[in-house]
Amino acid sequence: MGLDLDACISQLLQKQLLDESLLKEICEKTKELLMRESNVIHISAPVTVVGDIHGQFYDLIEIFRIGGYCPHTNYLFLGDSVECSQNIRLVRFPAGDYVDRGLFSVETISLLTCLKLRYPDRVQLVRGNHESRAVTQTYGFYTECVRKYGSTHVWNYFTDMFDFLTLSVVIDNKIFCVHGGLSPSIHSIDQIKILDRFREIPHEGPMADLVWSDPDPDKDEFAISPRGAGYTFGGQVVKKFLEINQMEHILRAHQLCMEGFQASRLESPNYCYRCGNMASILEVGVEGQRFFNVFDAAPENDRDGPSQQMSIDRKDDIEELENMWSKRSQRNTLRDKTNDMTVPSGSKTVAASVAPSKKRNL
Ligand SMILES: [Mn+2]
Repeated sequence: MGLDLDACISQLLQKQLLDESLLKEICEKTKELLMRESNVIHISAPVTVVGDIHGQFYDLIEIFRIGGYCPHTNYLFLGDSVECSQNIRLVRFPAGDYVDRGLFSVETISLLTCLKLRYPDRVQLVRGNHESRAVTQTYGFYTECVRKYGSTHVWNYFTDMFDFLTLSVVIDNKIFCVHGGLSPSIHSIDQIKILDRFREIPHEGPMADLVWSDPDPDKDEFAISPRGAGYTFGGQVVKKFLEINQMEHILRAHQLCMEGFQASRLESPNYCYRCGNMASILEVGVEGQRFFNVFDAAPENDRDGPSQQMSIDRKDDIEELENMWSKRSQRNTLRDKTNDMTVPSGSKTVAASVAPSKKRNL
């Protein structure tokens, strides 16, 4: 019998783990699919861009509720889907209740992988620095796999699959999207296309830089990164890269913003990520319009332990999501006319400041 991806997605939406044998097949098939993809995938707007999820399964569901369900909305995930990093947990659970919270990397990456396989042209998964064997052995995904499946097999399937994830996406030949940032070894996007990406993320070199680097608004050029991998890069670097490649923006994830969004135009990279207890998605419209959609973290993150399951019925849920989507589409039409890059008003959204930000590394 063939692989029933819809059934897998349905099961995962109820936060039920898939069988190990099923995940093996899914990862194998996903590798075959990803193998055919370029290191630079060209897509067209509209697309909804999502930054680091870090195993926050309920946030992912909330993103689908707000942003629309696949395949009605195109999604671009900018990496670091796995592992609830200590940084995020510190921010999100300041009372120090860290244990067993938000540890749903397996469910999160299982769902994203199934969605990619089911809707390959509508879901793009870019590799982040956490999509690596070395990092996941330190930050929790490895442990979570062993705890949930009793062996390292599932971790092996996923981390082998990570080696096939693309490194970057270009939206409408205008917006360059990457998890970390730029590299002193890469001047033109064509240079990314010829990298051998089918491997563990190396410690140094252009591939490491793309997933590890960070912008530094106080500098002009490249500098050593305090992360110990990748570089920091300044405004001049961004300007030059955009000019050479005839791009208008760089969009990246990788950092947690503590005090609002940094969203400068043209010469500075844009950010799309969490902001304290807020999570955000960025919607890129057909004419290049950009809207940050900011929302509170899903309340289930706070009250639900790993053993509990979501009480959602998939059919009803999808109907609800579809209804929401059609309402949103109407709302977006209005917004498209009035805003370039603003936060829409509405019960699910809050105002975000456009200001310099303190950031946490992810
Ligand atoms: Mn990262």
